[in-house]
Amino acid sequence: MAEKSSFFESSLVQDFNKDIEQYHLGPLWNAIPDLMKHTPEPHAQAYLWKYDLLHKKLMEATEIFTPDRGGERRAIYLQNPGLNYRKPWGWASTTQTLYAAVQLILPGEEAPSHRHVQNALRFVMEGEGAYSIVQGERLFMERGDFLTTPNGLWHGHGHPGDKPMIWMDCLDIPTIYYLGGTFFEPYPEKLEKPSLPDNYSQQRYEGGMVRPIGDRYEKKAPLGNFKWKHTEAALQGLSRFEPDPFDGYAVEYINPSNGKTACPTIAAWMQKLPKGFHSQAHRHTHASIYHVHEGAGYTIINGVRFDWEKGDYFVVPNWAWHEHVAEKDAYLFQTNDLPILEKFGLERKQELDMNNGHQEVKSEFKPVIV
Ligand code: GTQ
Repeated sequence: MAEKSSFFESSLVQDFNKDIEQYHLGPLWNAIPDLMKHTPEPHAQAYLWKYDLLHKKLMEATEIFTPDRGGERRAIYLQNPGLNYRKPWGWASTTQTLYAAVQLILPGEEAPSHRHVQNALRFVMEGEGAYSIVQGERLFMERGDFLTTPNGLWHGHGHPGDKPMIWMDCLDIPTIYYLGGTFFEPYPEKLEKPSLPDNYSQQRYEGGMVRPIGDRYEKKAPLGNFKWKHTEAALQGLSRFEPDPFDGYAVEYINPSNGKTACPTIAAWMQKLPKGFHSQAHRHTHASIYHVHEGAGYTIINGVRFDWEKGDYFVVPNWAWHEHVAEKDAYLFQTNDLPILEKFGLERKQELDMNNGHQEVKSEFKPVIV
């Protein structure tokens, strides 16, 4: 080893490395150990944002930014501290592949319709009465609803109700940015006009797991809004039996026309962890963003304890050991990049095979408190 490193440090090698730089060339021998780690060592870090901070900053943003003024959405994204805040790489990245944000819309506001190749999903945190209009259908939102807007669909938001509304956005923005494939188009008018009955797709799927016969042919988003009452009922039924040892009682939102994840590149799950549940530790290649829909508990990530409660967000980076403990009955909404990793044949997982499948807690994460 010593011989190897003195070779790399020799002036012969270092001078050459420097010399070729001016020609926009680079030496593989210098780069390969960092470029091709033996196992994943993401730059993204485990991190946690408290709801009070997010709420406060969204309220402050109402004073300085309106969709009318800026022509855009009032969304504040969760920037992973291990990734660059500024362009180019790592910008707007909550994990290395996914962007997550909180968005606030006030009564009377309209966020103009647009479409882009980035796949988007929403999870409703607070309020009611606002809608997303997706391809001419107004989808009225309530707390706990999950909405999906895959690649290329027109979408905008309006709020005829009377209370501020807050939801989570998750998009594959960093992935599309790296791939260089972005296209974006504003709608010719401000907000698309309804061309379908309100909550049309939700009504077509009133029964849950049966689909209108036309939907056996693949569509991007045959169901636009997955209502909380269906998700809750599914978890209620599931929770009469044995939980998954790693994720508790968990369901995935799917596209009823093809059985795949509702949003093509981003998996979205709702997990129910009953009070006292302590999951087994494992790690996997994909990275996850969690939002605490309800309850309180903590997650141990690579030996660090992250305490969470209703409204908080946290990130489990790629290949990080993690296990969850519920101190109150909890619902965790999770998004992850498993579909992206699977497309590249990269997904692997490992169970912790010591100490009864539990990590030792070495320290506690101190979140920013406001
Ligand atoms: O509401 O359509 O956070 O297009 C980022 C991009 C929200 C949206 C985001 C978007 C939207």
